[in-house]
Amino acid sequence: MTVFTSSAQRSLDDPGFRDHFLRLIGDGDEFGAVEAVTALLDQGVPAQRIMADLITPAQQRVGELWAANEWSIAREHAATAISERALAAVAARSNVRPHRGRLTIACVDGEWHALPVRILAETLRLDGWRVDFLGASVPGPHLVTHLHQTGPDAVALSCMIATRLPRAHAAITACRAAGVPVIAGGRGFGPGGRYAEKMGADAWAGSAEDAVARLAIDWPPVIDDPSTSAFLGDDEYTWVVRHRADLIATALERLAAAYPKVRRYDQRQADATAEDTGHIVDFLAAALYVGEDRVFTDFIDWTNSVLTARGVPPEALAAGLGVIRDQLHDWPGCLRLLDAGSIRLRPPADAD
Ligand code: B12
Repeated sequence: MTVFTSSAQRSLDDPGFRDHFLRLIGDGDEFGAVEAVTALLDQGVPAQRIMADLITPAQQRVGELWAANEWSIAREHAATAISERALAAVAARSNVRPHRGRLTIACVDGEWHALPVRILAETLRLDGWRVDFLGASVPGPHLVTHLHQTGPDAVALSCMIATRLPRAHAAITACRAAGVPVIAGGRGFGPGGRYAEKMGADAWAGSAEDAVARLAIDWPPVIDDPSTSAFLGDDEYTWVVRHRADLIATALERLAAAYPKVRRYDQRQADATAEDTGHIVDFLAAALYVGEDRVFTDFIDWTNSVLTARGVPPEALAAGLGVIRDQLHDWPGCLRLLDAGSIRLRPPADAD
């Protein structure tokens, strides 16, 4: 394996440089990480490449290591903070004068993944846009006020977790009603952005570079009547959202009977179970809202892999789905989704 003693002597094309950077952020070596990106800039590596080909894959790997239970939450948080610092060092060196239009970039309400949109913001700045970067979790009404104050050419809205899609839809509808087109992005909009159009977005892009290309061609789009994309929720969605707290509390009360091992859980395991039960209800609501079963079944697949990595068997998650299902007999859409989720948890031979 290549050992990098000094970042200054290496380039992004060297095999193993990404591992080197990952080690730096994973070891909490803030100075080493900043030195690594600064050295690349000194060698003439474009800032866009450093963000897209070094910081982005490193962060994606951080997510995989956390999901596989190899890195703790604390180590992920520390690594992300250092990536943010490295990104800031890259941004501090860019000095492109705005010569295109003006953009507002924000995460939807309740969305805390600010780093991906920060990369987006810096990449678009380098392409000559004037960017107002609003960061994490921007409530819809405040976003709209900002639009009225600044009059941007577009809003770039990020949603990394599908549970935020109903809020994304409300924000997109409000922006378009204010006459500002919306480009959407982030994995919450589904594989290939498949839920973005349904949420009313004018465009979707999978990465910062894609957004640069999309905004350079045929922009702005013609905004059709925003009233055609009103609230998508139905009675079932509204009921689940209104009864969220009761659903979770009752599910947790009944879980011990359905899965007796929880009786021996310590406080940390009990807290994690309560949090996961909340996620199940939230993804159920999001799937109902978007009208796509996959929002829920993808989440079940993902949760199952995360729990398995922590020694929690599929039966525990199946029991969790069951105690929620028992409370939803009157709601056929919920039953369909929960059954589709349960099927994903059966061993391959049993599944349809
Ligand atoms: C760091 C991190 C966090 C940090 C974020 C801090 C910060 N300052 O950003 C914190 C701790 C807050 C966090 C919280 C959570 N996280 Co998190 N997080 C991550 C992690 C490890 C890295 C995120 C990142 O920086 N990625 C790097 C970026 C650059 O990658 P990218 O997605 O390719 O970004 C590009 C595109 O998405 C696109 N893009 C993004 N937004 C937009 C917007 C527009 C308009 C456009 C055009 C493009 C665009 O452009 C970006 C740049 O090219 C990811 C792993 C991952 N794969 O991303 C998990 C991850 C996203 N998190 C995850 C989860 C589950 C959570 C939590 C629910 C955990 C929990 N139990 O609480 C919460 C949810 C919080 C919330 N409501 O928002 C899961 C999501 C799984 C799923 N089912 O979808 C992931 C994938 C981890 C995993 N491997 O499972 N997280």
